Amino acid sequence: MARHNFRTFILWTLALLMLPTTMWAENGSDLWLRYKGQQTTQVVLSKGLKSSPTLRIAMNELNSNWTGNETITLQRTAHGGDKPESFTLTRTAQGITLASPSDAGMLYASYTLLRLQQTGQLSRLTPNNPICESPQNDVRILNHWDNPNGTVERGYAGSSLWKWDAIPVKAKSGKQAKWNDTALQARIEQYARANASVCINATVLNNVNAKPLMLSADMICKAASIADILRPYGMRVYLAVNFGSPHGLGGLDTADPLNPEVIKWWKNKVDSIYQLIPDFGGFLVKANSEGEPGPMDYGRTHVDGANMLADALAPHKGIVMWRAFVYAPGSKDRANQAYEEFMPLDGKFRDNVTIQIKNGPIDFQPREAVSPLLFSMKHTRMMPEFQITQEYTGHSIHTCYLAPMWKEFFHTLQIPAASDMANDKNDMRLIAGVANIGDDINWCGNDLAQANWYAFGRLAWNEQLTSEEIAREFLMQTFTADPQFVDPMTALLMHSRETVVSYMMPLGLHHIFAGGHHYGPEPWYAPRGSREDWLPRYYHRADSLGIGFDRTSKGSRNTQQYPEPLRSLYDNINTCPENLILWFHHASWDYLMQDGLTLWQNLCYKYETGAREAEQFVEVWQQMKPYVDSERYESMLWRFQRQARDAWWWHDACILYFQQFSQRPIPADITAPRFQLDKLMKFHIPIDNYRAPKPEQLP
Ligand code: BDP
Repeated sequence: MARHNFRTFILWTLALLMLPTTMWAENGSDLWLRYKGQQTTQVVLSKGLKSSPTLRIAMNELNSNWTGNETITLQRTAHGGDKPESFTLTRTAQGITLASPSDAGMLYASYTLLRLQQTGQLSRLTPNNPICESPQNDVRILNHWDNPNGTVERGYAGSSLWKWDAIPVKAKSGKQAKWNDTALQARIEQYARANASVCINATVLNNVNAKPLMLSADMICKAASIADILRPYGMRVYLAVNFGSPHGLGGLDTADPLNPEVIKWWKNKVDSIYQLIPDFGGFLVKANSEGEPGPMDYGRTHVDGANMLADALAPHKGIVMWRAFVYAPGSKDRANQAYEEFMPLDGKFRDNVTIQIKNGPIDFQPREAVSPLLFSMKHTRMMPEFQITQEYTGHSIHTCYLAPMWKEFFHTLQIPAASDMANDKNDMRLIAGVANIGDDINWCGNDLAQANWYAFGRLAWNEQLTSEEIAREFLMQTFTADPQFVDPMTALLMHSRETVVSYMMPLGLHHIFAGGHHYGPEPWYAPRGSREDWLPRYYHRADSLGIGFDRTSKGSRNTQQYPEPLRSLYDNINTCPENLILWFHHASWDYLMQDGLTLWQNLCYKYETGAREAEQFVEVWQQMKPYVDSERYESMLWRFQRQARDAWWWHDACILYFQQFSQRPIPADITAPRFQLDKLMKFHIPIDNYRAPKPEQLP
């Protein structure tokens, strides 16, 4: 007995000794939500304001996280002309008032106030300076490319957040389901909280390559259980649907959008969703693209398909987000296709249809020209789609802060005259981002990639914010406010996207990956029998004369899809921005660039600069060691080191491969290749669309 007690004592002591490390080990799971409040606040609802689940969250956040002893009052303002989610922060001698026409707006105001405190900006809020904010986009939506089997297409942060097997089925009665897996429930709630803190108000739960199964009664009841968790945080649930569902799931022998049975099937399906999810947002549809079914399978058009779904959703105020990511094999220029397919349909879509258009006309490359379709339709609602997950920018291994890319996009949209950009469907604005979130403990795989989730929310709310202020906010809240850390790391993040462009695809080069994984360089990739528009050579077009895709008026005429002044600017090689020169032109190897050097020399120097910069990132990060917990320090260190190695891999692969065409000498001050081209050309990363490669799978 005594011995037994002694053993228990030893075990307990050991357990206690281990407790601090297990309890306090940093794992990145807290994201940017690391408040250190003093809990001295008094939070009250203004007279007559009824509490709600959303307001309880707001009060709880302020109560536990605000440092200060003034009274904070939540107040509802009259709707007036304001958008429902807009809010005002006011400070008086008596305290702080957070006012909005909606509960969600008061919640956003609470997170804004906490952010000001966390980032040392409270002095901005004085009695004479209330802070008023109103969303630029009404729908700020994440697109999860999550499959019902738990995999995430182009996801590099583990498996899906939604463990469908463990999610309870909401009863038809509408009563909230009981979660047995409370850890999962808590995780989904944390997801909602993180989104609300950056004003993301919507989410598509599943992959655009949607399985008909997603619309089964069981899955809808489970989606309803998720919606119940997200709702108090101001988030609405949407689903991606497979256009063939009436056939694939419903047992009909067709999915023809004009067939009365099909129309009825969708109407009943939609009604059944709204019974369980009264604030359901609507459908996202990828149709007639990359093998997915669509109305064209039945000789119908995008309009027929989208409007049929829109009519089923309209009585419930739901919407259809219909994607414009379409391209057919054998086309002259993939970049032309969305415009060619959709422009003739302009003005024919229902009011509750939005055409969802990727930022560029190809596919989320490190740098693309803006999709010409976004400038062009005048009577159709359109929304941009960004990719937050880093399919083409180094997965969750490379650090690539994407806000500068998105700002560049917003900036380009402002270049044509306002009259050329007029669109009569501008009363409701939407923006989508393909999520980089998975079940990894730190949500995004790479701790710094959390910045891209954060930045998407901040920019979707307010496109005027600068990338730099967003980076600073993120770093201060997520790591430390010490300027010794924040200044160099802000500079690193700000530079990271351009660095990635330089070592991967400078000067407008694009899509020179192997098919499939989209990670490392394979400009030579050309398995026999492949679709030409899935091969790098279709895009880079390197030959003995030069390199680049001629999209001018003498080539594929893609430049003609742009309004002025972009059309002329892009069409002329001498005015085309050099960072897009090979996007729009097949330029001679000896073409003289602004710096007086040839195109070939510039290409070599871009790869060199990119690789050297990636190497510097490692050094900067090493200097950050004193300011970062060891867990996140180590987990980023190997990533930065791998990024630098990959940058040299890109450098060597591309310079040596393209030199076979240019036949020009490599400038003497370019770092000598450390990889051999013939070996690289025999090397293939095992293809996996669902995971980042493992370091040992890379050269
Ligand atoms: C490409 C991805 C593919 C997606 C497709 C899409 O490689 O996995 O399904 O886009 O957006 O970027 O539909």
